[in-house]
Formats: sequence, structure tokens, C-alpha cells
Amino acid sequence: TACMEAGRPVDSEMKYRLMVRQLQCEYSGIQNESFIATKVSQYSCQRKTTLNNYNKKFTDAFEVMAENYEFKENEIFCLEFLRASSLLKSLPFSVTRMKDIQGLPCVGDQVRDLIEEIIEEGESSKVKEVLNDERYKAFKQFTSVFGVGVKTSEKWYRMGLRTVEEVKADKTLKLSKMQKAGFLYYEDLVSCVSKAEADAVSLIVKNTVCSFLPDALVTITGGFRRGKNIGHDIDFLITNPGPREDDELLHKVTDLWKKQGLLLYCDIIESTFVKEQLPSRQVDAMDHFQKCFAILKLYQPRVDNSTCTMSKKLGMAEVKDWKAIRVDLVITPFEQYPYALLGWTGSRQFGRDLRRYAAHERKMILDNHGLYDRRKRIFLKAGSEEEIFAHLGLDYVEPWERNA
Ligand code: DCT
Ligand code: MG
Repeated sequence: TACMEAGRPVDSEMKYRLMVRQLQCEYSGIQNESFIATKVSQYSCQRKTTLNNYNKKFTDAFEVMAENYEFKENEIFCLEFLRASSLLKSLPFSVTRMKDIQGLPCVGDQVRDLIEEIIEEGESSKVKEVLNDERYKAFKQFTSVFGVGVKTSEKWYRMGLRTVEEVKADKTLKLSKMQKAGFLYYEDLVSCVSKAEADAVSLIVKNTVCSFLPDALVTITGGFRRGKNIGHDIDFLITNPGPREDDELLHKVTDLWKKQGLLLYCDIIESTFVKEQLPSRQVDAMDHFQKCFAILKLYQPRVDNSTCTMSKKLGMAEVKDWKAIRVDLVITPFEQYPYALLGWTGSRQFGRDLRRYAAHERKMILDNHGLYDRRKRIFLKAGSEEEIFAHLGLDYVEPWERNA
């Protein structure tokens, strides 16, 4: 019972805000007039971005373009489309005329052209071209496998492979332990995690963690904390209030799951954090926390019993009554918890812009461990996310408004 739940009544409060926003937008004509484009910040951390996206037609198109550039490792163009997508997601109205985007930041020539095409034609030939592109289609499939990134996709594509089935059939390929699990549970993992599944896993994680550390704080982060009702995984942050740290906690938790037959895959990364070190941007890792990338076996409560008995009677294979779910567990020291929470809540673009804002506007370095003031040469302590925004001189943005 001492097991605490961090966070707030996201659901009811968020629903209320969405309702208000919807009402506001029924007056979108008025809203449009009072909207001042030149006052929109280029940083998503200075905007509010709920899941109520009035410009999905455009943002979906931008995201395809961004992904294609990501596959081509063209970071600049990729980011240009991600920023534009994020900006249009924050607009309180649907863009219907070129006039609507006048004066907005993050709209370069490529983006403008695409918007124009979609307004005029209803769709974009460039996006269609990408969606039909052989390389894009192959990379899209390959990267949908857990453990497969752009580098591996590149290698497989050069070998002439084009589909997940072709990769699976090629027995000469040397797969990592992660990729093997990725293929083994492929169907479950691509099918996305629902909010109900996230809640069920959340209970399991909290119960297990609190059986070892009763005072531990276990918080769901990532997309689910931002109010999304689906995700590709479930992210958890775990901390223990007070000075005591337990390096063994993650091992104890995963060992127990292994014994219970619930652990389908697990990779524990030990902490690489050095206290004296300045905040540093690492290319390959988000942070230095001890963490675990796991695949859990979640038994499905709504199994149709009659189907089970029927298939047994008929000598058929038993109906699978579980689903493989990707779970990330991250352990943080208590004093770094607000910074870790801010980073792991995302969105990815929101986090990028927070760090860019800190560096360019405040001469500060922000990462998942802390905030360093380069002028004062001190680390700024924070007891909550609100305090981090305050250190940065930013208005607080609620988790469900960080869907940039
Ligand atoms: N994150 C980040 N940089 C990365 C990966 C993750 O800043 N390279 C942060 C942002 C979100 C959080 O960690 C969790 O990551 P994901 O699970 O990838 O994102 P998500 O928003 O939870 O999306 P999804 O719903 O697909 O899980
Ligand atoms: Mg996630």
C-alpha cells in the first residue's frame, strides 16, 4: 500500500481540456482571426500540443517524408519535416488555405510546397512516390522488427532482401539476441499496446517492484503518460525516495518474472553514470541510467473459454492466451527523478526542443540527469518537472500537452 503513484488524474483533467479545446474550435473562424502566427514559437516546448490534431492530413504526410529522410540518414531534412509536423499538430485550427500558414516558423520551402500540393490536390505526389518506393517499403518493414535499426536495414537491403519474410527465411543471417526475439514475437509486437494492456502491465510492474522495495515510486512514462491510448511499448521510471539505492532491484524483478515464466526477453544495461561528469550528449544512448529492455508475457484476461475447450476436444493447438509486450524499465536516483521523468515522458520532439531551447536561449545544458547553468557553472536542483520549466524560464506544459 505504501507503493506510490506519481502523476495526476490525467484522464479526467485531459478529457475536460479536450472538451474545452473542441468548443473553442467550433468557433474556429473567430479563433483563426485572433490567432497570431508570428507569435508562435519555433520551440515545441513553448507550445501546447494535445492529441487533438486538426492537421493530420498534413502531419501524416510530413512524417512519411521525415521517415524516408531518416532511412537515408539525412538528419537535416528529417528534422525539418519533424519540426513542421510538430508545429502543425499544435495549431488550434485546420489549415485550408496557404494564408493560414503565413508567418509561422518551421515552414521551409519543401514543407510549403507539400502543404500547397495537399491543399490543391488533396494528396501529395511526393508522398505517394515515397510510399511506393522499394527502399522505403523495405526499410519500413525491417525497422518494424525489435532490434533492427537503419544500419541493419541498410545491410539487408544491399543483400537484396526486401521483406520480413525474406529475412526470416534467410538462415545464413547472423541475428542478435534482440532481433531473434523481435522475429519470434513479431506479430504481437507490431500489433501495438492498448491502454488496457498498459494498465495491466503497470499493475504487474508495481506489484513486483514494491514486493522488493515497498516505498518505491513507479511511474508510467512515454506516450501513455501523455494520454495516448496506444503505444509501441510501455515505459516505466522507478525510483526509491530517500538515500537508499538498490543496484540489484532490476535483477531481482526480472529474476522473479523469469521464475514465473513471464519474461520472454530481457537485456539489462548497467548504469554508466559518473557523478562528476558534466551533462554530455551521447550519440548512442539517451542517458546513463540502469535500465532494462524487456518483453513480457501478458496473459489476456478476456479469453473465450469455450473456444479453448472446443479446440482441446478437437485436438487442435491450444489457443494462445497471452501477448508479448515490450516494456522498458529505467531506474533513477531520487534526486534526478524529475529530469528523468521529463526526458522519458517525451515526446521525442518535445525533448529535442527543450534541450535546444536550454542550449540556445539559456546557455544551459539539459539532459535526463540534470540541468547545468554554463554561466553560473552550477547544476540546478529540481524537485518536480514544474521546477525544471521554471529554471528554464518556461511556462509549465502538462504531459498531455507535450504531444509534439
Ligand atoms: N526518448 C527520447 N529519445 C529517444 C528515445 C526515447 O527522448 N531516442 C524519450 C521520448 C519518449 C520516451 O523516451 C519513450 O520513448 P518511446 O517509447 O520510443 O516513445 P513514446 O512516445 O512512448 O512512443 P510509443 O507510443 O510509440 O511508445
Ligand atoms: Mg513508449
